[in-house]
Amino acid sequence: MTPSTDRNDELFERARRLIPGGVNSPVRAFRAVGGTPRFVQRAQGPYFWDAAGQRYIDYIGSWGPMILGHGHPAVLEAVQRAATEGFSFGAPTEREIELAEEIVQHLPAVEMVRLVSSGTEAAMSTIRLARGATGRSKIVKFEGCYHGHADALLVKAGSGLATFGHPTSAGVPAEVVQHTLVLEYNNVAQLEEAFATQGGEIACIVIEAIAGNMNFVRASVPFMKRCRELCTQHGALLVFDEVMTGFRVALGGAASVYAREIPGFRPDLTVLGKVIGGGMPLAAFGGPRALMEQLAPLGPVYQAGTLSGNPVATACGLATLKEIAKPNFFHALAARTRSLVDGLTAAARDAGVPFAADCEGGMFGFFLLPELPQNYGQVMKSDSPRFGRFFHALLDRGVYIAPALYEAGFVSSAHTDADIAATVEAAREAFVALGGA
Ligand code: KE4
Repeated sequence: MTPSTDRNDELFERARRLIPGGVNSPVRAFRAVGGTPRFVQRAQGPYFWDAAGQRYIDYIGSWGPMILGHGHPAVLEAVQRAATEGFSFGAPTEREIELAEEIVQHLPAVEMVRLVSSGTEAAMSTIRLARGATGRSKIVKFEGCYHGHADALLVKAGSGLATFGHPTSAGVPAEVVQHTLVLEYNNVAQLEEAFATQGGEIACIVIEAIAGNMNFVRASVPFMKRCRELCTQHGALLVFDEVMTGFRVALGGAASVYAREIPGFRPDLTVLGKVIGGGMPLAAFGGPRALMEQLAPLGPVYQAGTLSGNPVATACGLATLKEIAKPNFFHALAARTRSLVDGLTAAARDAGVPFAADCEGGMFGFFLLPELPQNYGQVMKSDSPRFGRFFHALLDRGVYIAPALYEAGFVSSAHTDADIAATVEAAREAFVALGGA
């Protein structure tokens, strides 16, 4: 039986009168899957309840931050205590140092960090730092990767893929993106061509090492190896956008996953967000001292923020990182995520539905395709309406996944084996309803 969404419909109607599309971030509007967004009333552990009182098993978790689930007691207590001490000062606090220490402790490539309030701000500031530090203007990004909505990064591939990009948004002048070169993810030949012809002008490569904004596409080890080698060879910086993967796929982020395969591997600069704020507005970027000390007030690269290092947000982030740094946390989380992916794969196979999935740590992705895509073009071969039907079949059964086929999913330490089993059972029914290939 499809649960009533009347209350959600009412709220959506009210919201759309005052807020563009009724939402404060586009992906929440269900435009890719149709239907009425669920207005969250409250959340606890792996669940949230919508305005109609319907409970959902939550695999979005605020798009990654809620790695401990909603309302973890240690985090809640830390935030409540911090709030009584003051919301914001515009002056330094000890907890910013503690959070910086916690981040640096787990990321070998990061000697210093600057805290900001969103992933967009962190990525934008990192690009500015890379350009300031190298004195170069050109940046390389990859089609399908998302690094927030700063103008220079809102770029889709040019006509011939390896040409300078075109804005993906109105309001971004062509001049602003003229230095942004968009290449195909996992395409070594294109990368080598770009550096062979323009290597001396490239300030940085910015990459999602596991592209959660294409749902879940891994950079191949040979491709990542060449990114690192070509940056080193040409004096460009390798920027890892770990807003989604940082402290999510492993305690050391995606960088530690590649360091297992590529001895001594390290990015030059790292962008962080989501988990390090534990659900509060907090993000960061970091790297070697020599680079980071080029930032104001020490160096020539300006960067600032009224609420940067906010005392309540740092309390939330610090309590979160302390919990996930505990022994066995990621081992248990990865096993739970793997059990979900294996269960979904078996259910799809039994229903004769083409399905390919992957996961790392507490992050997973799947495609209604026979095999895992390696780049954006392959991801977009997915049948979007068919994904929409699958999404709603799960939603009607109380399982909440990303309302878009190009978004990843997230498991928290609050998800139990029973939650995973219930999800797989709902998916089994949804795959049958979907029908075979
Ligand atoms: P924010 O500005 O949304 O905090 O972070 C931007 C960002 C930067 N880099 C990566 C790899 C990201 O995934 C993001 C934001 N991710 C999206 C989900 N794909 C956030 C959800 C939304 O836009 O509402």
